[in-house]
Amino acid sequence: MKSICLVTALTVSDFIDPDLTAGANSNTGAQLGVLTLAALLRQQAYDPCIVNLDDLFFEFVRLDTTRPSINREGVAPLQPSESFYSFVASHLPAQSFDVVGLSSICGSYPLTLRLAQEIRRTNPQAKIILGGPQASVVDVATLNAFPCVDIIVRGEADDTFPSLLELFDSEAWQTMPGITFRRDNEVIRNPNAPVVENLDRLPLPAFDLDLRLKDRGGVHLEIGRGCPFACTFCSTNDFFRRNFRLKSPSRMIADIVSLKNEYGLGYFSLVHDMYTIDRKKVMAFCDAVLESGEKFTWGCSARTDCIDDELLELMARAGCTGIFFGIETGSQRLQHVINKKLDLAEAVQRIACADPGRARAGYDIALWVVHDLLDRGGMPAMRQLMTRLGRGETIATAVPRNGDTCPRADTAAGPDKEECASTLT
Ligand code: B12
Ligand code: SF4
Repeated sequence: MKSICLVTALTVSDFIDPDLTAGANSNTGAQLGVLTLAALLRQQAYDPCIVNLDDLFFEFVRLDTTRPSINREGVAPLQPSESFYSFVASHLPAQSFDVVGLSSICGSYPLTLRLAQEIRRTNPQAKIILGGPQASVVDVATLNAFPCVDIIVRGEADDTFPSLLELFDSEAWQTMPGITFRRDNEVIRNPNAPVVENLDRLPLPAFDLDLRLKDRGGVHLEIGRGCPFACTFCSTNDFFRRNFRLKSPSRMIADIVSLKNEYGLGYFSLVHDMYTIDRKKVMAFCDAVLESGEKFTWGCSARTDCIDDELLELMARAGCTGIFFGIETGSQRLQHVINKKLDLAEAVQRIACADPGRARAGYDIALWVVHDLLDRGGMPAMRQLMTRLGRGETIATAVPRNGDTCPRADTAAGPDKEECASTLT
């Protein structure tokens, strides 16, 4: 039986405020992708080891004396010369593995690649396999530039990755769909693998491998994949093939109840990029929650043009306390350029409907606006509205950089809905 180590992508990083970093520890957790793969591998009797870079990052900031707000009781200070990369490298498991799989996300891809190089140095026999959203879109370029990487599994890997491991002992793995690999000096890109049509067949992610889960209070839980919209900047529409899928309400509730009972969790961040596109299905879930009598709170992501008052109220009754709206830009012109095409006047109204100050529903709203677009062509009123909503807003850069003020939350009061609407560009 092959020994397997899975390394998560870093999703929290050192450009953010120390308090947020500490808070992020309670919000993040090992990635669902990696935990799902771990659960699938266990079904085939593998016993994968997980290296959680977010947890290591939290350990790392606790050692950094330039961050006064972090509790570092009983911890020796960090050597000024130590970087997070060298910290992680020194914390990689000492044992050798047959396969090391690294997940990836754009913001921390350089770190992932440096770690792959380090793993190749210390563990020359291991097959090094990358997966996740970033490696999937830069597969050929990565294999051309980084000889340390053997294979990239593109897109959804729930079926591909375990099958790949099974086939490794023969040449047959080279014909598998969904992989990009190197043969001699040539990079070969096999056709795409199919998506997982029935998500109910996937196991609950191996949450027991997330060592801080009990401290978090809440957790991300995947409820579906695939958004049919075609915003030009978005990687998930392509990654999940624009094929909208949802787990069944009974499966979603069963997962929630099992996590609630086993880990004492009360909040569930339901992961789907565009949950509310199928109104009937959202209503079916809400009805099932209300019928079950289970008490928990949850959040989700939605577009402002796929939500209405009636739905907001039902969702709130079923425990929804937060919605993440990706607005991206306050400029109506740029809404068209990026093919998001939100009507900003309507967006302002919808957001105001769910505003805790005036709403019946009383949501905690998170807005996502791409910083650069906001500054260049944006609408000050949108920013002011975000400010007025007071909690949970995020203004983020498209590509995070060290030293950037991302994310941040403002709390000053802003204008009201009519004022916002009147300044739309
Ligand atoms: C939850 C989430 C977060 C959480 C992460 C919490 C956590 N620890 O997991 C938080 C809020 C912290 C976060 C932060 C960011 N995020 Co985010 N996030 C997501 C979201 C909504 C869900 C991720 C998820 O769990 N998906 C479900 C799992 C099952 O899918 P998956 O992770 O893709 O895994 C599958 C495959 O990728 C593959 N796979 C994954 N890992 C591996 C490893 C191996 C070895 C193999 C073979 C396969 C494989 O198999 C899995 C099963 O099929 C995704 C969008 C989405 N729907 O996926 C965006 C997403 C991952 N985020 C994204 C971005 C851009 C960010 C930020 C950079 C935003 C910013 N500007 O600050 C930051 C990261 C900061 C940093 N340091 O870089 C982008 C990444 C794009 C890219 N090209 O990499 C995504 C895809 C959103 C988007 N629409 O573009 N995010
Ligand atoms: S609506 Fe959201 S998830 Fe869908 S393509 Fe646009 S940005 Fe991506």
